[in-house]
Amino acid sequence: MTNREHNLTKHWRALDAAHHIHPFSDTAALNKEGVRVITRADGVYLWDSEGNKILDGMSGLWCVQLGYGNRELAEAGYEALKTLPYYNHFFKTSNPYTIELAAKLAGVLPDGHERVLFANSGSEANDTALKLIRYYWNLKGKPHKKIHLSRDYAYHGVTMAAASLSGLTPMHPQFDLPLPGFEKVPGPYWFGAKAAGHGDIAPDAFGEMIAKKLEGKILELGADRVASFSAEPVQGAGGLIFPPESYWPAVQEICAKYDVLLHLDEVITGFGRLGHWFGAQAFNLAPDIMTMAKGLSSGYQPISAISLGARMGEAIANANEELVHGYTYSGHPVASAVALKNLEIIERLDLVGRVKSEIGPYLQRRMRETFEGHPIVGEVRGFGLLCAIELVPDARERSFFPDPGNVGTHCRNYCFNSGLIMRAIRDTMVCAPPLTVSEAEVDELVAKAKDAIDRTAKDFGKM
Ligand code: PXG
Repeated sequence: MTNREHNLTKHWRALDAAHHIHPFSDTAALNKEGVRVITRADGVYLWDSEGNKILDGMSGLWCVQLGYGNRELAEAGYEALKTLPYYNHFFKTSNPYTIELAAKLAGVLPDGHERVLFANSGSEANDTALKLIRYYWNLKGKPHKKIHLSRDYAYHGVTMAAASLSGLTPMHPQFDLPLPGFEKVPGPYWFGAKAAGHGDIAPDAFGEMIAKKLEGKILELGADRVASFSAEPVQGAGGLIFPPESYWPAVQEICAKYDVLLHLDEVITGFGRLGHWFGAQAFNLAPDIMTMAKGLSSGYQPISAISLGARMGEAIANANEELVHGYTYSGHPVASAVALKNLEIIERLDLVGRVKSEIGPYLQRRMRETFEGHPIVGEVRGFGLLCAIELVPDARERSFFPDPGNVGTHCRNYCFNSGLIMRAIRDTMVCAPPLTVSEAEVDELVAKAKDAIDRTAKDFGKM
């Protein structure tokens, strides 16, 4: 670190503390500690203002599918900025970037998803999805179908509706949420089943039981009042929860049986993360509506989309009245140009296939062989480029440390200090590297994670 770098860091920290409030942060505590200023990035690496190199095992916030420093994405954005930096879609107008992007998406989305709307973030996409679900039932003459179901541990974003839909309870009290009309059902978190009092239940029996709870809730509320069930194919920010195989087929059947619209939130699972374009395809699901963001542009531009399956698409496109909804930046030309190029590159490099049959299995194998028999690892789970390591006090038991989050944060700090970014969700260590990550970079990620987890085990007297 040079003197100049050090002085600049001090300068930026002071300004940040004085003027900038951070998301999901304790402002006073953060200001006392001082932020880490990220100044540049390339491939899977970040550099901070003190010259430290950091392997980003989280693709930013689960979004940088192509890794950092992709020149083609930068040039696509620059070209659009020069040609058409802004225009909207309100006044019977469109632009080539957004038109091509919508058509490209239709080509990779699940069957029947021929129509899309655009927004700027995952939260906005989910907010929009809920409005469209309400509109659909109004169009169908069933205005009493208005309750939105979702799951414990769900993360769907932070707007009034998306936060209400989220099942992470700390997100609610500061804002007097959830709004009325939002109801929760349990999530398919098999690893936590024993600690939650379900005994030694097998994964598939647990998956079916949790699906039955959805049916129970629909019957309790009355199917004629339930509009939709929203779910991430794999729950991300709630702890990287992969459902048992029995879960999704049962849920799909229940939604069909009670005419409850299935809304898949593909904000994390979309764009190749699971070795398929979308989680819907990975789990063989037929959603009525899907929301996506993050990997749509590899995070290079803020853009999200809502896709409509056949019945919602037909009803809304043929309503013969104005759809009273849309944002100034819906289908922004620069964001659309970058997203379009991003999809072209994912396709050209066959990154979806690479995650499915090469780098995904490589990461999963390396993680499992590295942590096999580790004294504080209760489970390594995942597929594609999503992987979670459950830290527990006794590897033979599916039980948790007291004071959830303490051990995870301790381990995450070791990761950070050794130049690796991993997420700690409660005491679960999570990674989601860019789809372009090399085998050597996976090896580095795994070695650093192992070192951090070993040190954590020693500090808590388990090794
Ligand atoms: N749905 C899902 C499944 C998400 O993961 C959103 C919606 C909201 O997207 P926006 O673009 O409004 O943030 C998300 C976002 C974390 C973390 O720490 C995860 C998200 C956002 C911030 C932090 O894991 N996911």
